[in-house]
Amino acid sequence: MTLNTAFSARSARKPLLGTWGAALSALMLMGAPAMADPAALYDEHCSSCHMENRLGGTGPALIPETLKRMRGPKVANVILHGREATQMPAFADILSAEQVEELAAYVKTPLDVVPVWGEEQIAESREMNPDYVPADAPVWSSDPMNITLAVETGDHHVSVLDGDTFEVLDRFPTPFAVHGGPKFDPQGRYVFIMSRDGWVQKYDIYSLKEVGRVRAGLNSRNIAMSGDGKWLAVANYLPNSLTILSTEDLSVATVREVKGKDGTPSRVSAVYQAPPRESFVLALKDVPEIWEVYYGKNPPQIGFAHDWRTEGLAHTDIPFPVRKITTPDYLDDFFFDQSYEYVMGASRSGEGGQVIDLVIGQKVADLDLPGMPHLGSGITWKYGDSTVMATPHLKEGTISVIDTQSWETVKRIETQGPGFFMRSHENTPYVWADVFFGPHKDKMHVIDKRTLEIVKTLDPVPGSTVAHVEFTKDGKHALVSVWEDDGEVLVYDAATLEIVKRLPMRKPSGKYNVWNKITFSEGTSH
Ligand code: DHE
Repeated sequence: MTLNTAFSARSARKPLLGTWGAALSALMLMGAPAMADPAALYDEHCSSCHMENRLGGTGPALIPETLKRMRGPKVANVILHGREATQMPAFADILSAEQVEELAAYVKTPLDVVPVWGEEQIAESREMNPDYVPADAPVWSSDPMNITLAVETGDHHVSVLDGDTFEVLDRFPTPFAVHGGPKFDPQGRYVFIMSRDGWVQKYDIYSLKEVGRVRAGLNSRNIAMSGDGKWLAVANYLPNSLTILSTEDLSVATVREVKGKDGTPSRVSAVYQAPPRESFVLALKDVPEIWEVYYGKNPPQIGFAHDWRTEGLAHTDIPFPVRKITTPDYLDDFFFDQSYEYVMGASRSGEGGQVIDLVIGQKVADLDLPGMPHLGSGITWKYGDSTVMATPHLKEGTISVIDTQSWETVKRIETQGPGFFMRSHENTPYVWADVFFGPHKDKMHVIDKRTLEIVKTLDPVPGSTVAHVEFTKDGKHALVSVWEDDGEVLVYDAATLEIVKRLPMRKPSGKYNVWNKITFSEGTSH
């Protein structure tokens, strides 16, 4: 039995009465003309893979939280024609066009009740790979610090690359729809990968084997690794919670229900680690607060609520106390300065930003950041006597460069369209920034860190989306994704800006170099 089918067999739960079902019953009572019952269609055609409760089994969860975030073909189209490279079949010969539309509308209807997904349910979902035997040493001879992972979203795989030869050492399946950066343990041996359906997968790079997986949430945002490598925090939208897992065996350390100071429940937009503070810092979607969850042995006495005596303890003796900091605005995306004292937050409205000092728990500056900055992919570098931080914007063709001492905008670099990701490296004078949206999505800007000017705009595959860059350990090569179904990763010489190798891949998205990630290279987002 595969890991996924094992999960689906065990996680069958009673169907929930959807709002569609209720509306349909009401219409029938009123004598309205008979129409297809989408709930019945769902039960007949979809539930065996996606489960009666629509929360996913061998197929992904079919709930609006997942579907509206999913890029690519529209839901009705997937029902009609199936999804390439997955087990999703085509229903064009089985269902009428009207039935397909109704089914598509049904799966986009919110669940009436969000099922309980606490410690017990998470623990139940945990599946360790029975074939996994840890190798004593790497089963390959590459430089372990230069291993680079490439996430291939086209068919939900990760390729493990040798960062010197670019040979593919392994290509393993991931849970459906991976999002955010995978997180390495501090030694760079294990990597943790999260999917939007809340699955967390642990993979052993030395053995080239999956260790296991667990469903930490029903709809999740991202994960963060504690500085000591012992804990993995999972930010969830559904339910409104933060799950903390033991990295050793994926067991649940604690699940924190997220409610603001006044009891308002909130989705967790993102979680980041703040190693010098021995804490996780949470961006919240629905309450104007930042949360800090302490994972050290001796929690600070000031600011942290010590209600952990009753709610925090699981099988671990770490209390995970929480500190709730009220902020003047809703801040749902973050960037930290290098000391991890200051959090730069983007306001939910996308109109600006604020700097919060985590030591005093207060706002210390405003940031001029219109056009929805994507702070999660911000980077820093030395600029003159200061350090600047740069971020792309999702709604404007600009990159903002901000001085992290004065918090003033040093420059707005005009680009050929809104971008998603930026990367650099200590050993290169350049920043690479994509243009993800609009007619110039095939462009990649190369910006000089010293002058803040665009020095070259690359256009390697005209018409194809070109996005996300990662450097090799020494910064000599830059890996660029051609973000298409029959895509590729282009290996550039980072000095000459010429392509030196092309690696065919299925819709590659992010790439992650072990060394750059575990050393917190200033050119990479954390
Ligand atoms: Fe992401 C990282 C939020 C849509 C691909 N994205 C992140 C992070 C956050 C975030 C907070 C940093 C977390 C981390 O790595 O630990 N992303 C959001 C959104 O709020 C947004 C705009 C809407 C949403 O759907 O959630 C969004 N993201 C997307 C996409 O549509 C992308 C392009 C395709 C996809 O996979 O869904 C996408 N996001 C990524 C990638 C990273 C990421 C590849 C990791 C970048 C890195 O280099 O670390």
